[in-house]
Amino acid sequence: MNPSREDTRVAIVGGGVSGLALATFLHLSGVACVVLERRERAYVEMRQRAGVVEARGVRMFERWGLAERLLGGPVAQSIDYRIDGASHILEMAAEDGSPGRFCTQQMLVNNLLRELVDARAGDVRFGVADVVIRNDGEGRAQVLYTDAGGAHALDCDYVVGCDGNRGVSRAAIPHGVLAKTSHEFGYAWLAALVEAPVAGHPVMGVSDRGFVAQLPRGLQRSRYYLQCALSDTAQDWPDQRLWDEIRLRMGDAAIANVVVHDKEVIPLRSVVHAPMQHRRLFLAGDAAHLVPPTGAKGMNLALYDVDVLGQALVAAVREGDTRALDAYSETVLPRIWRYQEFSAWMTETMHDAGDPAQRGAFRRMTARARLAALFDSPAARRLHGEFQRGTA
Ligand code: RFL
Repeated sequence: MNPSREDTRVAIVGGGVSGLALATFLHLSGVACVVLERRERAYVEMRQRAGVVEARGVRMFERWGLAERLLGGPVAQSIDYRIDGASHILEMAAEDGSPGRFCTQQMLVNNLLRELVDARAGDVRFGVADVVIRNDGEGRAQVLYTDAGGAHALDCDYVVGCDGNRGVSRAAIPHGVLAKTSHEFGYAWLAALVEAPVAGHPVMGVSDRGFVAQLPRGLQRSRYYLQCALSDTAQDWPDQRLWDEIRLRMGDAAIANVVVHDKEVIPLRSVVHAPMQHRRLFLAGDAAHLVPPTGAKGMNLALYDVDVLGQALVAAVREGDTRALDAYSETVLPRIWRYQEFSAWMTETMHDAGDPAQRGAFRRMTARARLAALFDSPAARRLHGEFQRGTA
């Protein structure tokens, strides 16, 4: 049977944070678009991930006039760098009054769905399968997909791949066009979502037993991250082992066992695929790059990509001016590499300074010297703060 045929300006594959943010901006700008998401809405609404929208992202939502509706969380004030159990509180708020916001990715995604789908009748199609991108001719592009109603073909001017690291968009770019640059850090994090809020400041900790962090994930919950071996699985970390290890690494015997909702092992790696475009197909967010979560930059880079790409698409569709679109990849890559550098710096500093078996006594002492500079040197602290806030 022939697929049903439809037409739009921009087809967005993937309805995660980047796809929904881009669709919201295009919708506000009067550019027709359709989002194709393989999961059902309830699943997308439940997915837990990042926790901080940096100052640059806050300003982007302010420009759209949606900051108060989309970003519910409190201002991101400070982080407790816990070194061998001793606290060093670093302020995150900028002197110019442009802080980030503690807003979980889940909260942002839910608010985007409410804004785009419920309030503005934006076109997000959940539960689609078999997405195929046709982007090889001189003419327009086409996205084929199936859903419960059968097979469909969506003709469009542009396709944006917002479908994450394991999506289909990147694979639709012919072999030899993209160059992959990547780095494996050699260790992983056990991520555990727990039924307890952060008491006081979010923590990034270093001890002889390795890295530990506790970051806010909403008003009632937080997520602990513990450095672990790449070969570990969640089954290697029963709850009692998890809590014993958290108390030791935090240097706080008073931390109580509470309900653990899920555990996941995340290998730490950095990846950039470039260029982030081919003909009428553009990649944004995790589809094009991954950063280790230490710098809290993954979601923020995804938002940066769609900020630049959204404006370029509007200029192309509304004014026929494709200059910004043609320059998309070279425009966003410098910030992507700055954030890769910051995330790698944070990752290596926080891990080398901990377990001496990791990279040896010399690296441990130089990493600790870097941390000491953060606490003691106003210049080092200022630069670090700029990266944390996304204003660097
Ligand atoms: P997403 O959010 O993964 O969305 C991709 C969407 O595409 C859909 N999809 C498809 N749809 C149609 N057809 C297909 N064939 C499809 N294949 C996939 C998926 O169902 C999904 O809905 O990617 P996006 O939009 O690029 O956003 C990137 C961010 O999600 C990611 O960078 C962050 O979550 C990374 N990250 C963090 N970032 C931060 O800025 N700060 C943090 O503190 C932070 N912590 C984290 C994180 C990522 C984590 N995970 C994923 C391991 C903590 C964790 C645990």
